[in-house]
Amino acid sequence: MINLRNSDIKITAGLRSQFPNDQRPQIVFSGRSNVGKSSLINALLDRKSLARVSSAPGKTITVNFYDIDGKIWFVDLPGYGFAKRAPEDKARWSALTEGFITDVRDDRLVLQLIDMKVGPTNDDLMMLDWLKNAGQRFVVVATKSDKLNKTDYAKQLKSLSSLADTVIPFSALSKAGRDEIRDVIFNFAKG
Ligand SMILES: Nc1nc2c(ncn2[C@@H]2O[C@H](COP(=O)(O)OP(=O)(O)O)[C@@H](O)[C@H]2O)c(=O)[nH]1
Ligand SMILES: [Mg+2]
Repeated sequence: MINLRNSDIKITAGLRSQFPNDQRPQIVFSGRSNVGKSSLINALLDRKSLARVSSAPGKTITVNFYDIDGKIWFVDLPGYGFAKRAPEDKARWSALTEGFITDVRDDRLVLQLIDMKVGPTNDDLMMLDWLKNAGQRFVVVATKSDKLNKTDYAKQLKSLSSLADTVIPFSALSKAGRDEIRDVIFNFAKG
């Protein structure tokens, strides 16, 4: 059994050469800037601020590796979707990120985050296409579920369910969905 509370940030990598090259299973968190990635990681780990929650999104382009109980990695990919970004930033994002989506590993599970209120952006749909084409295992986490009323929640969940086999609504405020996501991770890590 993995103890999610026994976790720490280990590596903040701005270069691929800084990635750990061991064979530990990886849970990869992918999504646009501001989608709620850091908030999800903190909620899963029962931590207030291990991952930094930011109001000013997406300045640093790094991949953050969290060491979970010495057994698995949580991999926090840099967010995408900021139009104002310089071309060299986009190149850097691609260099750091694409391998996690397209270099398929059996011991890698991608959590693709989509803002449930905003709905899938073109960038989100592109990420899903990459994952599907590559044959990489993934689930969709629909974030900020607390922002929708009952009717819109049901509508959006139905519409998102056409995008992935597994779609889990999540709220960092109420923690709704947290146990389900933990179960997905535990089951995956068991093999
Ligand atoms: N209402 C609501 N706000 C959220 C939720 N998750 C994140 N946020 C807010 O969205 C913003 C971005 O969150 P953050 O976790 O830093 O997103 P990241 O850029 O993807 O890491 C912050 O202001 C958070 O407080 C959620 O489940 N519900
Ligand atoms: Mg973040």
